[in-house]
Amino acid sequence: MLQRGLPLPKLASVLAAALLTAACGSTTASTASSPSAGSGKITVNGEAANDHGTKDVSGGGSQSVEVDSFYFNPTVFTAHAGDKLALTLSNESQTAHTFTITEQNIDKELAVGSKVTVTVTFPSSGTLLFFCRFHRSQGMLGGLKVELT
Ligand SMILES: [Cu+2]
Repeated sequence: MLQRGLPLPKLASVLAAALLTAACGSTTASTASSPSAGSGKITVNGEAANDHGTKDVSGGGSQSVEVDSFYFNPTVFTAHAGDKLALTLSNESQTAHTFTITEQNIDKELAVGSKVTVTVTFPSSGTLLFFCRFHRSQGMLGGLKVELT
């Protein structure tokens, strides 16, 4: 008697559509936290980071960094222990971010469209983490990695 109001095939297709919608909804939610550039994830000191490449900057100098939602590009810099590096950070997104290194008392806030230069120092060994205070849990972080001594 159930099928009197709504024929069974019709009911089945409505249910299928509802299930598909639910499935699509959850898929969209999980990809929304990933970067749109189609890059992968790496681990920096045990934390998941949206990976936009590694750049060797041995010898220091200066380097441009794209700050976007929700990643730093490049994401990891490699150099010698104690190398100094000037990073020119450009916020190319529609939201504010920070460039923060707790150990070096660096905490620069980047308003939409702003550009900030900050000098960082590579650690004596291992990897020093930098991150965005607002989006760290979304993988917006990277590292200064000592590969050579
Ligand atoms: Cu951010």
